[in-house]
Amino acid sequence: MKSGFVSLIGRPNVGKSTLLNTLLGQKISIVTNKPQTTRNVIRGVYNRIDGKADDCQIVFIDTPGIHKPRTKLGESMTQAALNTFREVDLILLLVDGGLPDDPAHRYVLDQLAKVETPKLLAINKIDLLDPESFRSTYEAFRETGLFIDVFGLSALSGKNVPALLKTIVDQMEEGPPYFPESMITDHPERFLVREIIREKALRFLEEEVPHGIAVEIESYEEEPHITKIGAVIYCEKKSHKGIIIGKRGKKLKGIGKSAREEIEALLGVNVYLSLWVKVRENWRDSRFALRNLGYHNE
Ligand SMILES: Nc1nc2c(ncn2[C@@H]2O[C@H](COP(=O)(O)OP(=O)(O)OP(=O)(O)O)[C@@H](O)[C@H]2O)c(=O)[nH]1
Ligand SMILES: [Mg+2]
Repeated sequence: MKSGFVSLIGRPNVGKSTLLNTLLGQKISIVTNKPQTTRNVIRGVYNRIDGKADDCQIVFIDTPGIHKPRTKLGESMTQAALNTFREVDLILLLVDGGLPDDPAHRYVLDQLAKVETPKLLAINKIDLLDPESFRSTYEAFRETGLFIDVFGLSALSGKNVPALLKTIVDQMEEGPPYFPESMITDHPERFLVREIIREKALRFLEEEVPHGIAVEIESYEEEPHITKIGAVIYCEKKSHKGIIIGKRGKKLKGIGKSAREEIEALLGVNVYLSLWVKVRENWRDSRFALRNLGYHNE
């Protein structure tokens, strides 16, 4: 069989996590319309193991969007993405339009040029690109000579994702499976629960509040018919706390309800979810807080 590791990298918001979920046919990485959603490296395991010649196991690594960091959290996120270059057999760069000499791409391309690992390019969100700008983006990236192949696709609809997957599998070498077949991600359920709550908070909030949010699971009790989960949503300012809670607690209730429904679907049990909001000033610049909240990313 074939096996290997593939890193999904790119600027924030280009659709890396969406693509991971589509490739796996299951949601393991949260997705929002806000940049810098993914904060940790998330491994997702794609298995095609049925005793045939084309058996394979590919470990896809979803990474935080590479950006110019303004906080220690941002530094750690960008570094975590770059660090994956060394541990993979193939790097898949995602872009959503633009040209290679665009400063938005330049930094990432410079980093890629420094490593010998084979690279593929996926131009994502083709559903939003007109054919002319797609063609010029496609040609310009192909001409950089950095990529074995260039694909246009839609991670959201799945269009052209099978063709990409086929090329990825073709690039892998013979090797053993690295993870048990039943394992879809290296993160425990609690991590997924925390991420689901964070996703709902991000989706319910606007403007500057989301970036300062972190979620911590404080209690997790599995009883015979119900799992009781207590979590804290941290924000950076007192005024943000009020926004998250909302008038008569309405916003927090909305976040809680939609998180609970998705957690119940994930765990397959009834869930009692209680959420609190606490202020922790400047946690994104505190090494101690980052470590405590699971964002050390070294
Ligand atoms: N129209 C369209 N939207 C897409 C597509 N793929 C992703 N999106 C949207 O783009 C936004 C960002 O998607 P994510 O998957 O969170 O992007 P990301 O690259 O993981 O972002 P970070 O984690 O912040 O780095 C979401 O609103 C997605 O629904 C696509 O093929 N077409
Ligand atoms: Mg992401």
